[in-house]
Amino acid sequence: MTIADINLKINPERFRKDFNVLSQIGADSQNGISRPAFSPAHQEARNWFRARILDAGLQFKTDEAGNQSGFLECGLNNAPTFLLGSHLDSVIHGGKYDGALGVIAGLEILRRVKETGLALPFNLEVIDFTDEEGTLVSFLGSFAFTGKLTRKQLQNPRGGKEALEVGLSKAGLTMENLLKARRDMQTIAGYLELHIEQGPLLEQNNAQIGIVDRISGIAFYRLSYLGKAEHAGTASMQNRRDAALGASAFTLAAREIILEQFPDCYSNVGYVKYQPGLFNVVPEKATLTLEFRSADKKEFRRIHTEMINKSKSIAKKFNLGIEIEFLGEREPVELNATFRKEIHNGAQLLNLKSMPITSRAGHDAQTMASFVPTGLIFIHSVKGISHSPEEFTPWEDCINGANVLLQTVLRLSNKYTDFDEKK
Ligand code: HGY
Ligand code: MN
Ligand code: MN
Repeated sequence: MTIADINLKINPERFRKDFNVLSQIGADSQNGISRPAFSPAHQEARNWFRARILDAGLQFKTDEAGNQSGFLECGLNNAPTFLLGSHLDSVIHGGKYDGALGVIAGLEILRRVKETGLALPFNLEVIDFTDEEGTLVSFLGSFAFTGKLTRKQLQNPRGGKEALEVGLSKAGLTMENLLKARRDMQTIAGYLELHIEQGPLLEQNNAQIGIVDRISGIAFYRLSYLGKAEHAGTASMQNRRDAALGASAFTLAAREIILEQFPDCYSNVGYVKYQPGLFNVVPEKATLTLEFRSADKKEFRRIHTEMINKSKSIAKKFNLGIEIEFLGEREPVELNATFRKEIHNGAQLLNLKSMPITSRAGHDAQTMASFVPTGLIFIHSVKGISHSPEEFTPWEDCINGANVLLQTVLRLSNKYTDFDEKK
């Protein structure tokens, strides 16, 4: 009998209890969750997670980027570590499932393996990666963990340098030490994440398990149009240099670029600020944030070029200056074929219908996939809604997802020497 033949399942009551307690941390009156990185609610969730790890008799680990893990040794000398995880931070007024579910499911699997006394060929670790949502940097924890984080990225983080310094100091961390969180990737056997789909495909196809094949690349920019502040009632309508026109025209143009040239891609202007921001003064500065996403490497590069060219031609059209700040990007990645196969087999064993899905949302799995064999399992998001208090996944799907996660770990443990060479 191989390990995967063992009909091991998670403990659904314990899993649900954890999920319900965590769902209260950072909850607001409209059923939303706000746990931006290092906010008081996020700190509370981190403390709670640490306590659960210790209660379970697992080793607790943390690093210079604030990543927190529970660790279960397999007992073999120099054994590598198989990592499960996701993130406990959330967007402001987001949902309960995004990130949290994967962390809780990972914890439950470590507890289940521990109490069963199952001998795996690798150590198991469940990790909560810091700031996946990018309140401060975006993927700060997984970037630091893999050594992908650079000093340059820390100079102009997307949440601002001051916010980063303040946030880190709340958790007793420093900018100086962030790069020390780097883990030796040779010691990591693989990474597997369970997450809600945040899209409608499973629902539309009446399937329960999404096997992620690719994760879209994401790029972040801050653009500022520069005009001239003047009296709104007297400066000529023809000749005023109104920075708001640049931002407005670009917002529409970004959408057109995607719809007309890159129909499989996405863009978002999620923030605009006018200065001085008064009723009766022509805006002299309009700052906006731009994010765009593509799962195809070449297309991703072409969007960069199109967006930048368009932002400049709009500045010219309205006689404005422009500042373009590139705030970073996450390359599109493909996920490991052996992992995908074993997710499929695990789902089949549990009589669940699975289908391949390309992820349009970013995940820590995206960072990990460039370094170690990586897999990502999706479960149903009702109506595909996420980053919203309306985010919802029936509990049965959460249990199914956690059982597929466990089954995949067991199946991969049999194949360990097969996937260890490949990314
Ligand atoms: O923004 C994203 O794609 C993710 O939810 N972090
Ligand atoms: Mn999210
Ligand atoms: Mn997430």
